[in-house]
Amino acid sequence: MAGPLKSVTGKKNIRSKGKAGIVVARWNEEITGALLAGAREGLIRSGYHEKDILVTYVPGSFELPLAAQRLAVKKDISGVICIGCLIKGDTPHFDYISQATAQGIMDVGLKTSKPVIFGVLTTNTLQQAIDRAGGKLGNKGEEAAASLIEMLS
Ligand code: DLZ
Repeated sequence: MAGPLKSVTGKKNIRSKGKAGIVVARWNEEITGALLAGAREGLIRSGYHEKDILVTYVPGSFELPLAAQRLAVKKDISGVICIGCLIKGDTPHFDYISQATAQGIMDVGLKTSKPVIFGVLTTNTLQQAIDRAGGKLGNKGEEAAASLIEMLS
């Protein structure tokens, strides 16, 4: 199965590395809420306490990079998970926002030298998003948490 290696994830000392930030886009909030729940569960299972997880919200995915940067520059934050859900519509809007969001999130990670994880679904349909947000294809929020743990390990 694709996804982060199980062997490098674990509880060992993860909290000593600092707090985890999560930025959540409100667009398609029934999906991003489910992804957030998955990410939280993944972090807690890996050893984080609730108080070590800082969650902030933005209007849409396009705003994720700026909010992620504001979190990532904080000394006590070791890494950030960005959660969003972009669903393709009838215009090229989706392509511009997806591209800018992905590039922006990558830039924040490189600029701050901290892991900034891309937990953004980019799907053609709502059903594809449902399938990946706790549906038949798992929860990509949980996978995002596993990616953060791996990058911090
Ligand atoms: C405007 C817009 C559209 C059409 N679709 C989505 C979407 O599917 N997912 C998402 O996260 N955000 C969407 N947005 C909002 C933009 O991300 C952004 O919040 C606005 O363009 C304001 O900058």
